[in-house]
Amino acid sequence: MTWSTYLFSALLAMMTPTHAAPPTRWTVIVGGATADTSIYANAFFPQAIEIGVGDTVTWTFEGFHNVAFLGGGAAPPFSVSEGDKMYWNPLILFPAGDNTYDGTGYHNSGVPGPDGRLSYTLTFTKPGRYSYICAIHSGMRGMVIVTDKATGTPAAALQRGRAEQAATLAAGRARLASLPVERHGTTFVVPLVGNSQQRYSVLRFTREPLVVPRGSTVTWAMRDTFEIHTVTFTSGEKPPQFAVPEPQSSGPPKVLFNPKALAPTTTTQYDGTGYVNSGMLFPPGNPGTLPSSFSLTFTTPGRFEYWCLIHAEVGQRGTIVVR
Ligand SMILES: [Cu+2]
Repeated sequence: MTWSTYLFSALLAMMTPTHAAPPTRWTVIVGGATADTSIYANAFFPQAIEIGVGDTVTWTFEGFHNVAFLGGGAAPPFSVSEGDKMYWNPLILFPAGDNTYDGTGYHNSGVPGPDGRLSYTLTFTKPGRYSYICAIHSGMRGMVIVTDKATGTPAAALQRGRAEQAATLAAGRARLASLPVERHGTTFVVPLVGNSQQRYSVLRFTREPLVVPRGSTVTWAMRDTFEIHTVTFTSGEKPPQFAVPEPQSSGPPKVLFNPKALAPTTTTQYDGTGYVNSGMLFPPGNPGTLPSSFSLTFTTPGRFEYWCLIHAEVGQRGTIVVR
């Protein structure tokens, strides 16, 4: 090393502020599911992560969610109306905001594409406690705690995240394994379950086909705070798509909520023919009068398949056998 290069590097070292350690990169897992897709984790793993100022967090998606920092604003509504049509709110579907966060401004990852993959990175520039949400699954939230210097390591945080995720999926699996159908006389109750503490949803109706005597009524009852489902009998037809992309001449597509999937039909009986749909069933105790259960009386012997139109792609379908 010559004197001049020595001098130059010494000067460079003096000019570099001592606190400017290279930023640490942290990872948070978004969601997750069992291999058979029956259990869906509605959580961020780890739920809370402590990082240093200037560090980055990368969210790695393992399910259909978004990461939204509200910057002090209100959560965007799930849907927007245009005339009598309802569209998925583009504020949820598509990325918004720059790649740094200081507690202000709406920052959104958008949702994964058809392959389910997405990663989203933000740099945190100011100490604070920043909570964030998935705007698709009500009650799904996480926290980034930014301090002057983080005490843990990214590897340990990720390991904690994996352990939390495994515990969530195990709890969901155990719930599905012992999921009872309740019987009250001629009424059978199929619970649609999740757990907001253990942060899972069960995306199945019953483990086995439900066998009921002719004339029985089956009630599907929402007991899940995260999800929205439908109960839809198509009598052999392909189940209609819940969300229909409408390509635009420029920019991203609009995503229409299919009126055929949204609108409840009026019949209370099913004989194996026609299209019978509950419409959307919402978590119990929701504001207003949104339905959280659906009942049908089965008048004809047979084996009848039904679907949740929202989760048909991950295999949420059931079978009723009427004898
Ligand atoms: Cu569903």
